[in-house]
Amino acid sequence: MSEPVVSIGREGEIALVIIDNPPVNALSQALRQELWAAADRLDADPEIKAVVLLCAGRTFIAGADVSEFGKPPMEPHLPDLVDRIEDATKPWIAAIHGSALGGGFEVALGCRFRVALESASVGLPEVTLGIIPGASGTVRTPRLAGVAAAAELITGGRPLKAAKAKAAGLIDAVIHGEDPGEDLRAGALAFAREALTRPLPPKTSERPVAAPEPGFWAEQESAAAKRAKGEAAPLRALASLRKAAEAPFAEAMAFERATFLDLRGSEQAAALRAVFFAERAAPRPVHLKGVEPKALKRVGVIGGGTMGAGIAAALRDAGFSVTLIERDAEALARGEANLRGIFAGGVKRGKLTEAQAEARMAGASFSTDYAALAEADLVIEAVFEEIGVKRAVFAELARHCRPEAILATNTSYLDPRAVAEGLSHPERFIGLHFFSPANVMKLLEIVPIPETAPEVLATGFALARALGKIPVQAGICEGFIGNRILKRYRAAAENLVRQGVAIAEIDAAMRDHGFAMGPFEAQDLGGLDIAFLQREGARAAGRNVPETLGDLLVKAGRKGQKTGGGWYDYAPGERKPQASAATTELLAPRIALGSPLDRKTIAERLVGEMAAEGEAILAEGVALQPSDVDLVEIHGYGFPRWRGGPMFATGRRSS
Ligand code: 3H9
Repeated sequence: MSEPVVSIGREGEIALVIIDNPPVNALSQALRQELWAAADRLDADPEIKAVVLLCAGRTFIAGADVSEFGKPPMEPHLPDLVDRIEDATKPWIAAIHGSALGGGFEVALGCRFRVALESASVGLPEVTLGIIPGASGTVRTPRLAGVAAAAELITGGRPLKAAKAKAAGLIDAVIHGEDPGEDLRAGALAFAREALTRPLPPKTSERPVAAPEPGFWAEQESAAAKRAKGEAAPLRALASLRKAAEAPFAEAMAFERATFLDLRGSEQAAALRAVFFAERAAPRPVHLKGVEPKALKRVGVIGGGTMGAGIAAALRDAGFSVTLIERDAEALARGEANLRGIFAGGVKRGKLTEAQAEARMAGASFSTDYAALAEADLVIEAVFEEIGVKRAVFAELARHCRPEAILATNTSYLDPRAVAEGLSHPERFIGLHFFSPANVMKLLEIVPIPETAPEVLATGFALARALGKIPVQAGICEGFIGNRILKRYRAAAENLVRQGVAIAEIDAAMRDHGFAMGPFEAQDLGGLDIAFLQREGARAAGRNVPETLGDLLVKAGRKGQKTGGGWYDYAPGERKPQASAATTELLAPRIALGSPLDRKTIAERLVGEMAAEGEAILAEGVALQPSDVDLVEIHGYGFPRWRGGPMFATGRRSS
């Protein structure tokens, strides 16, 4: 017999139902069954007048147990359990700390009251797993918060902090303090005692749904359809919510359940589940189990350009003290301004207060003297992609840093072994490939060289965890995992152009497939010259790099948006791509008169190429597992998450 996951305590006439089902109190079948038994037992106990539902560990119930989703549903079903709690003869009070998510929040919705610590959040993230709430989330939420707030919570999937949840009517009280075992427990008990002195409010299911403004549904549906780009769950969630607003409770529940079960077995849900588990496994790779990372506090960044400043911002956001080094006073001032600009942007978008932005800047220092790095635990080099420049930086670092300080290069294309050549203590060297903007993009490719010590590699992963990034280990090859696949993808897209497929049709096909942009408009945005220069460098070094169509454009001065044209033309000050007669003329000699391909075939072909390159990368050991390739594409290159990544989408991995 496994350990029980529910225990019952007492404080006078109030029962405490305590869930302890690590790591996140997910609603496994055992937990559902024990909660049901607790409801029966407490209903039968005449001395009990109210029930406080608390969770042990780091969080309230974080949802249904996602690992059960691939299997047939088992009784008791969650919607029935939520009804059972709502129908209890004594009022239940959910006492929330950490996160009440998905089924966890639905259990709380079945309770007569909800109280939460200030730091807690509540939400219905089911759409991020390709499903909709399946235990009354779409039906009970609008009864408490109205349809507009419910639509935002359910179709967006983003949780709300306690204060906002209270303002929306989703919880009844915010409890001050931090400790769930003390403050929350005491606050919830006091709330329960007080509640017992007043008449009880109606059950959530018995409340009406207020009718929205005319035109509300049409507006929501068209906005959701626009955002969805083929993703099914948000639109289905909205349909379920509409049903809740327009049909009786039981009918709406049946509709929600049928939708939930339908989506639960869908390909999109399987893809999103696979991504969910891959993301959670990535920061703690099995091969580094038991390897202690080094402590990190002070970090140096060399170079204050877009990349260096972005890395410095990410480090400051995570609370590291940062020293930014530039080669001269002028470049240093630019670097400082770049960093300040990033935080000012955060203030503008409402992500940071002025005071927080100031504090971020106050924790950064700026110098042209490498001696300022004498105490650094880690230094990340983010200077120009030129081997000589980088080596000179590491020679300085070797002179000024402690011998045990970790030294990292943020190269995208250079061989990290060549960057480290001549370095004393190469065991402390590692490649850390950030993606621009480095304070926003989630992906971090971690590239050890043969000499890199295991604890240095483990520190790379620990850094990613501290920065809230998804780390993926990559072996050494040109472009590592991501840029190598990108190169093949672009070459394949160019091949389609050579075969006579229209540039705009290829971009549209990839957008239809769920990418934010197609390969050509993305190149125009980023600039065609960087990849061109890199190819030219390889040619100058005697390597056989065939001419690309992009080369022809750059040679004709068409480097993308920044020169007013690349694959497309751009009106001055505009970003909207227009078909370009100049490009057509330039490329005409290389283009065959082919038959057009439909968009689905185009997208499948290009994704197939990505997956084939992924397979080659795996065979060479550059990527350690198929899910790593998928995480790189999703978090670094805009691959639609709900398709699971190129390896998942082409059946090369199932979970
Ligand atoms: C749902 O509820 C459907 C219902 O509407 C209808 C049903 C009928 N299940 O993220 P962490 C594991 S859908 C199983 O690193 P944190 C996770 O794999 C669900 N396992 O922790 C990891 O395992 P390991 C809606 C889960 O502190 C460990 O817990 N709910 C689940 O950074 C720690 O995870 C969600 O989508 C789960 N539901 O963050 C919530 N959740 O240690 C998803 C986590 O072996 N979860 N695990 O690698 C989260 O957002 C975060 O885990 C949370 C904690 C914020 C709770």
